Amino acid sequence: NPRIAVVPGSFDPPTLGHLDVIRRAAGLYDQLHVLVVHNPGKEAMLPIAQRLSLLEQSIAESDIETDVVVASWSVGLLVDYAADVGAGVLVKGIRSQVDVTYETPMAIVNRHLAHVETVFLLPDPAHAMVSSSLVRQVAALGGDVSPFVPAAVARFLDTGARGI
Ligand code: COD
Repeated sequence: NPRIAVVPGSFDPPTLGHLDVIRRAAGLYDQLHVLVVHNPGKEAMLPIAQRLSLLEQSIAESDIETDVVVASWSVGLLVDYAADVGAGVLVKGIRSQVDVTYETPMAIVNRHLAHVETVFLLPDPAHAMVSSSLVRQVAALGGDVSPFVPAAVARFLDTGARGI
């Protein structure tokens, strides 16, 4: 049986931290589903379709060779998507104790709901401080986001988002 994992997130926008987690997960599984999940608790910068397109470009331009499906999910439980695609694992990145505190109850609920395990990966320290919210702030204030995001995202934020 192929080992299939889901890597969920808001990806608003995708960052080098996200790509680092996706690359590490790609080394562990046969197929990944990078899933853009609508998070009602967060006000979005980019529409879902734009996040999908930026993720697809960023992965295509990376050195990742594993089969990666990019999809979105806005209705129902994350574990329902996992069951639909035959994934037994959710992969999350852990930046700090804050992430552990936020993720632990979700991981336990998801295990109860659907026997889906959550695997936590530690990022390269070089990317551990990067977050989408930080990138959104830098972009909104006209700063250079290129040290924090894949090239495709930097191109988009430099031109598309500012209407040049
Ligand atoms: N280094 C390492 N990991 C990182 C970094 C970084 N620099 N930046 C982000 N990550 C990780 C995050 O820890 C997370 O695992 C993932 O990348 C995505 O991050 P974000 O910020 O894009 O996404 P979040 O934190 O808004 O997560 C949204 C989810 C939808 C994934 C989350 O809320 C979730 O799992 N919801 C579950 C919905 C559900 O089914 N609920 C019912 C049962 S609990």
